[in-house]
Amino acid sequence: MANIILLGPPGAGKGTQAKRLVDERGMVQLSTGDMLREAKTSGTEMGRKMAEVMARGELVTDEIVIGLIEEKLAAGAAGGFIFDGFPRTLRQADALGALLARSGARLDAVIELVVDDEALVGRIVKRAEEAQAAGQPVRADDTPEVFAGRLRAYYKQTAPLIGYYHAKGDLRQVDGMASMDAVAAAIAAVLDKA
Ligand code: B4P
Repeated sequence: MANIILLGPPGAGKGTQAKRLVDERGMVQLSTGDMLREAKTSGTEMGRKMAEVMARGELVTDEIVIGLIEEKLAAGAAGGFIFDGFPRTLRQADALGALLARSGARLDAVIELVVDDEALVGRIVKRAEEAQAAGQPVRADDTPEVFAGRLRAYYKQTAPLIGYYHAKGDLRQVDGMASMDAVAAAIAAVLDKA
């Protein structure tokens, strides 16, 4: 059992790899992006406000996101948790450390998926085109304009976590530019050593 964080810019492949770990290792994926997308369809005033924030490519408040994670952690996970897209700020990272310590759990690794900015925007545009061609809903934040804002938010608010976890000795870097299978193999190698 291992608890890991998947860290990286938007479109780095965190969600893609988390889903594989769920299938292959029985881990539990905690994707704050998925949780927020679900919450925003709730029809509540808070859901409407969150939808606006996400459509601008900005981060939802720490309080909301930490609350969502706290609820899910309480249920436990025999195979370990994959924190996908969380933490995204230093405050969220401190909160996660405190929540894990309180439940007697520990973080086994923080895996940073390293991808060039140009490749990221290409992936997002491709995802939007593929969804449209398949008649599926296109994410409101999957446009080059909003993506630029998401990337700015990443460098300003999330990238400092790389140094934070490096200083703790938890950071492992994986080449996220490789094929999905190659990225999965690199993550498996990290987990096997954790
Ligand atoms: P997320 O849902 O976390 O979205 P993401 O960062 O875009 O996705 P990810 O890295 O998982 O990329 P994916 O696998 O899908 O966040 C969305 C929004 O929610 C944020 O902007 C923010 O507003 C809010 N939010 C979420 N968490 C928050 C938090 N903690 N605090 C505050 N706000 C929060 O991959 C993208 C595409 O690339 C896919 O099409 C995939 O097929 C492709 N791809 C993946 N791996 C590839 C590879 N190796 N090669 C080629 N293509 C690949």
